[in-house]
Amino acid sequence: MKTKCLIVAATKYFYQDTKPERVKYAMLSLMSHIIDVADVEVIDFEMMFGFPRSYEKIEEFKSFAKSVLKEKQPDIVAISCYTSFDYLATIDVLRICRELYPHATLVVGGYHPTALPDDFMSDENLVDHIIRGEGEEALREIVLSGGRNLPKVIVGKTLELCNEKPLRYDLYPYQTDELYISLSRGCFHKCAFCVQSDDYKNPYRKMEVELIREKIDRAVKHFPIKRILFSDPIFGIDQAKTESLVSFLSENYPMYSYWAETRIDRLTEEMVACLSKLNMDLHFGVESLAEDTLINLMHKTNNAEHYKGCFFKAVELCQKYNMLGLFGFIMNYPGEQAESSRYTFEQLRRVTELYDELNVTFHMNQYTLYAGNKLYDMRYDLQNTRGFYFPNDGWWRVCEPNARWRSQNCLASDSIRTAYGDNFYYWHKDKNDLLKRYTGKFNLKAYSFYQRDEINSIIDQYGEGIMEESSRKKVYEMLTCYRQMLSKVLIAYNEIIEKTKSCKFVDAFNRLYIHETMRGNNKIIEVGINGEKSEEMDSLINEYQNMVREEYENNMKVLSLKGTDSVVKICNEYYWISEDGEIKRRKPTEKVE
Ligand code: B12
Repeated sequence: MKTKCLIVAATKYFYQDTKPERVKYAMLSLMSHIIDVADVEVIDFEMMFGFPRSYEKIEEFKSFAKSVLKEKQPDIVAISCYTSFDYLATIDVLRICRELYPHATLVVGGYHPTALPDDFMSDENLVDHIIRGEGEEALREIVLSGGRNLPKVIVGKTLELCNEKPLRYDLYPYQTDELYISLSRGCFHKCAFCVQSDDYKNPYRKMEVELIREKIDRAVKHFPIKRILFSDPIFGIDQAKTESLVSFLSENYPMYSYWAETRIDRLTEEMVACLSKLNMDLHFGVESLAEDTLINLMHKTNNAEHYKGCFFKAVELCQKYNMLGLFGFIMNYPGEQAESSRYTFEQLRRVTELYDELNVTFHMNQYTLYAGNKLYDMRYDLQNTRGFYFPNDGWWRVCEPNARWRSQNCLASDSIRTAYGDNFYYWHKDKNDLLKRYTGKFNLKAYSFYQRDEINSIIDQYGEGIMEESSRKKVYEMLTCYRQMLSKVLIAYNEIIEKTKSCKFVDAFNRLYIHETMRGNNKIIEVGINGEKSEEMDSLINEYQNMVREEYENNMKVLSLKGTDSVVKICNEYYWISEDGEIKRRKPTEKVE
């Protein structure tokens, strides 16, 4: 009889951010690697129960997990504690498993145990084996040997990608239309904040294009895919292989959208030209543009001037090839000085001034403290030398409602504290200012992409189930055009009224404008639901565009007057707004002067 193995993902307590990932690559890969030697069942509690966000829900989760697991009789339970957010639930699930199956072998793997195996070494003896790093070979060995003569902590052998077993999408219990695919493993860079700088070996390996094609073809057969996300950290650095992959994708799957991540200092014009043949958004982990942060704190490069040049070049190439470029930055980075933070923002503002239209965007993310990297080992040094402050080390062990806040509650340095006070979100003001500058310059493609969630949710709210798929596409296009025009007009309004009116006035005007122009959204959706012809929808949009522009011309005359209350016309309605932000409806007969 085959060994029975459960592969389990616990869940994350008090986790606010995202929906669970439907197909977890680690679970899929582990399952595929032992399926010939074990009876495998995948249990993903995130998918079955979601994220418990109160103490009552956590108790409910534990009972639920127990009731599900009670039905099983496994020989081995392999639990994935993928991130530190999974730690507490993983411990609870391990406890349940120990109680239900006293004779089974319990194994844990993933990023958290890789970083901190000691977190699973308590006197309770909850696990038999802790796998650090990649798990396929190690788990297979445990299955084959029943775990006999293997140490408690096992450093997983890295997998040569020609030996990756075909992924068994057909046996995976969940489906997805947005699939992460990994085409390489490891990395040769050692950025201080990344797991690659940890002490276990993780050499760079890449998969042959032939195998990649097969991997994608097989996935497509089982999943209703719309979007493929390549989870490699340095996608596309081999030009010949990238070209071969891109021609395969554009020939076979031109209707999908794609996402990939790479480094600005590895980007070439040929690569962007090639990738631009796909409907792709390309992400760059830039992190900072300031010398001290890049070199001394992040170990991202040793030539900051060159790196900065690569950044401007990457923006230029995205602009030239109309490639959506997403540039990521880490804010409040341990040890960062106030002048470095300012410098990065200055450079980003320069970008917004260089172009009239933009298809790049900047993503600022608050630093979150995880173990298992060089930076984590540097934390006490940074505390002593730069005043880095982090009170919640070990936040993952505390069952406290605000997990996100606890993991981010730190302050980069004394320099930041002196400049901005004790607020770790000190960079929000600069970010918002920047956001205004670049969203106002988005071209239609970029606008459509960045607003896609919002536009889709508007359509779903009113039209889901009653609108034909063909109308939906047209409605999406119409809404995008209409909303982009409105946002450009609003920015133009703001530029004038910020100079002439009070803050309260600006706020009231913006709220009124957004509220009134909403009616246009509804109207567009209505014609979509009624299945109107494409030309009729176009004429509706033209009508709205003309109205908004005409009103804008007239309103601007009133709004450019300093300090006075104003009567404005928005979407055929007249309003009186006072300097104090009070708004009243005016009778239609009262015309704007
Ligand atoms: C791609 C990626 C994602 C993708 C995941 C797609 C996917 N592949 O499933 C997305 C964008 C969805 C994602 C989301 C998140 N991620 Co992420 N992600 C990565 C990234 C860049 C690469 C991961 C990867 O593909 N590795 C290579 C493949 C081959 O292996 P793997 O998936 O890790 O699985 C192997 C091992 O982990 C191990 N293993 C895993 N489980 C188990 C279980 C057992 C029993 C065994 C034996 C072994 C084992 O074996 C697997 C196969 O070899 C890493 C950083 C990096 N450079 O590695 C961050 C990283 C893993 N992510 C991280 C985080 C924090 C998150 C989020 C919480 C982010 C957030 N929203 O706050 C979410 C949580 C997602 C989740 N599923 O729980 C952190 C984790 C650090 C930590 N200590 O918690 C990392 C390390 C980045 C960082 N900040 O340092 N992520």
